[in-house]
Amino acid sequence: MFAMSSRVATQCASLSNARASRSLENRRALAARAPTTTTTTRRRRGGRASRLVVRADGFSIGKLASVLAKKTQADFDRVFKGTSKTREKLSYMDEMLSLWRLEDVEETLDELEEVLISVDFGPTTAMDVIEVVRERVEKGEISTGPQVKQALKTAIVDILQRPNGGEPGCAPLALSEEAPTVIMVVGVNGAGKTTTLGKLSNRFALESGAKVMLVPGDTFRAAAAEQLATWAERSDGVMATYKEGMKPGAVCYQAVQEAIKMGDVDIVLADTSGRLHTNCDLMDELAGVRRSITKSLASAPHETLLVLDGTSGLNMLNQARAFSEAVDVTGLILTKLDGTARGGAVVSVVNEMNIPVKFVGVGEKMEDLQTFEPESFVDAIFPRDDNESRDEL
Ligand SMILES: Nc1nc2c(ncn2[C@@H]2O[C@H](COP(=O)(O)OP(=O)(O)O)[C@@H](O)[C@H]2O)c(=O)[nH]1
Ligand SMILES: [Mg+2]
Repeated sequence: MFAMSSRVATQCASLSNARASRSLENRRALAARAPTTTTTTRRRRGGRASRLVVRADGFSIGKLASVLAKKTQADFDRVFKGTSKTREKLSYMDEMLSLWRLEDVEETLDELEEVLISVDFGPTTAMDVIEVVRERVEKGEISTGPQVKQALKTAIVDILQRPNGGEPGCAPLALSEEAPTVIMVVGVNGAGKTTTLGKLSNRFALESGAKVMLVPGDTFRAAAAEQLATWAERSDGVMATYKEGMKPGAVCYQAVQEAIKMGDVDIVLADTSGRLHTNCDLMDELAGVRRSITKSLASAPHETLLVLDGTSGLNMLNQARAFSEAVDVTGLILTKLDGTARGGAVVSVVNEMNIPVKFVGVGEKMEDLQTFEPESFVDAIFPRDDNESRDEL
């Protein structure tokens, strides 16, 4: 997320490349420019990862990387600020660990587990994390307070990286080799779906030159399509054609057909109505919308991203379970990490659902979206060590 670097640039480049490679002239032009070749890992449905070679061309990676590096620091600061509550509570840990004695292992580990629970890790995940640490203490691998703290952080990073095959860095998006890639965005009301759609559109279009279509699949709220149209305009995306009164499944079906017909749309971003995850009828309807997308294009949706409000605590887990059951969620987007986010709940969702976090929202503006990088996230939620020089914001 914060250490954006070449991986994100590569992701963006792969979009750019996917689009460019459809035209022969473009392919020739690319060959003439002798592009650099980089490799990235792409995940397939069913969890298997395949190696993909993508060429960094079509836009200036160097420039993008430096822009992202600058932005990354600002974004990190916002997440740092937004997770201050979590960090404050976790600072008890430092006190406990400063008194760490091997003779009191059991008691201290129990107390550490309580602290994790107090920052929304939930009992299962708190126990899982502490078990990893306990095992390392028992094996004699770690014996001091700072080592225990580092082991805790590592155990949490490992959980967050697990859905990405244990690889460090951000989990890549599954982009279709044949355009368009269809991304469906789901979640409860007010989580930030529509805003995130706008941010994604902006990111794809401005950073990688992709042509993005936005689909107003939220047919419940009268103003929803207008809100999306504003984002489409701001982010240089195109709005899918739709008629008042159409059902959401029909809107999405038609939009994918339209994108295929247009031939130059790289990414279709489908918005959906917010719904309570406990309402079975509405969840069935969402499953129906997903089926309509698949009917329109058999390989779609290539990603189904669940937007979770980062301030909502462990309720996230219930949402993740219900949405996953209904529409097979492939990635999470955490919003409002600039607010008073409850960091531990994220770890709990990833641990119990084995779904990667792909992006985080750090504000209401179009640029306020970043990829999720487990190590940086854990650094942000844990209190800094004395020798680390970061002023509290
Ligand atoms: N602070 C902050 N607010 C956000 C973020 N993402 C969305 N919002 C706000 O959350 C509210 C609901 O967003 P919206 O996209 O309409 O939610 P939807 O109902 O899920 O489509 C709006 O006021 C957004 O500006 C974020 O990352 N940070
Ligand atoms: Mg909305």
